[in-house]
Amino acid sequence: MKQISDNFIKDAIQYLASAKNIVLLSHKNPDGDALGSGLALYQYFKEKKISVNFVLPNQLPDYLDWMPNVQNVITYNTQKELALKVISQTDLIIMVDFNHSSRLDKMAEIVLESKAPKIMIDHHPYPESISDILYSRVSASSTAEMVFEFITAINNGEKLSKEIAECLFLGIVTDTGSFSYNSSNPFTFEVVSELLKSGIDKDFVIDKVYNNHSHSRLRLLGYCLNDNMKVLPELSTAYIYLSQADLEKYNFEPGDTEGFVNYPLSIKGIVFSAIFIEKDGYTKCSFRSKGKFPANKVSGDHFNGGGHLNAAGGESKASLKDTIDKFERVLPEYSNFLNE
Ligand SMILES: [Mn+2]
Repeated sequence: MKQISDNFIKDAIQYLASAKNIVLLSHKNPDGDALGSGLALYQYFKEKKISVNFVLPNQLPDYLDWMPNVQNVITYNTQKELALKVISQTDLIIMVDFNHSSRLDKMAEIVLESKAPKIMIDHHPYPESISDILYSRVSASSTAEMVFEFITAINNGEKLSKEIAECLFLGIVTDTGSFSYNSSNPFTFEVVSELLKSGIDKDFVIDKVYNNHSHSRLRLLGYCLNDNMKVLPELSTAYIYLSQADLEKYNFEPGDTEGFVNYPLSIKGIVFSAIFIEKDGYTKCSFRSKGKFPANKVSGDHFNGGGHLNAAGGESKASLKDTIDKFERVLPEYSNFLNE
């Protein structure tokens, strides 16, 4: 069941034919799909002996430090000179798992100014036109699923190496919550089936994703659910929040709060959950929902964000308390979605 278009592949192959220095890019605060998609392409070009660099706006989460080639990723916030150098020298940019330049954070300007042709592969809705060619498929479980199609197509259908398959499997697993959402299309399982044929250790990857955290992260989760969760049964909503002081008390490391937002959804009758995290000068918001409740609409309407129907992110310039007050105030606007 092929999804990627022949035209996209034809154009991409043409760009790749003349590319000598490829730069891969993904979004700030990279998750498993961002890293998995980028590292799979990194490994692929390395195998093909094509010079490649993978640049991210900021630090990767500790729990993904076991991934192949992770030590070669360039992070703009700590290696600005090197990042600028490789971007200035590249003759082809491939962007994965984001579709808006704001997701590149402080790198956005230099990337947009680059004369190098740009290829974008992504599954978020409403892509901004910042690439020469675009493979956008909102129905995809993950960008990793699309990168699988891409690599398979440009590699004449040859079987992928174990390293590539491992990265792609990680992306699919993390973006579907281990196949609990975004994964009803049989195509996703066809891709997974192919990845397993490449010899990956499925249990190893899942263990690394879910059982590879610090003890303080588990204590932070326990504290957050016990002391900082509010349930609004009449709106089928529950939310949690964390202040800077909370994060400091539990030795917060990047990636520690990944997945926290899903916990309130495990309460019977709750279809919408949110987490609000106090950051330096702003409040980070994440939203999750079940069924038709539009997490992306709430975020787009009020929290400068967007994303998928059931998973969206956003941010607010207001304080933690004011952001939460606003959330409670606007929530009744969406009660019509509760009866669907
Ligand atoms: Mn993704």
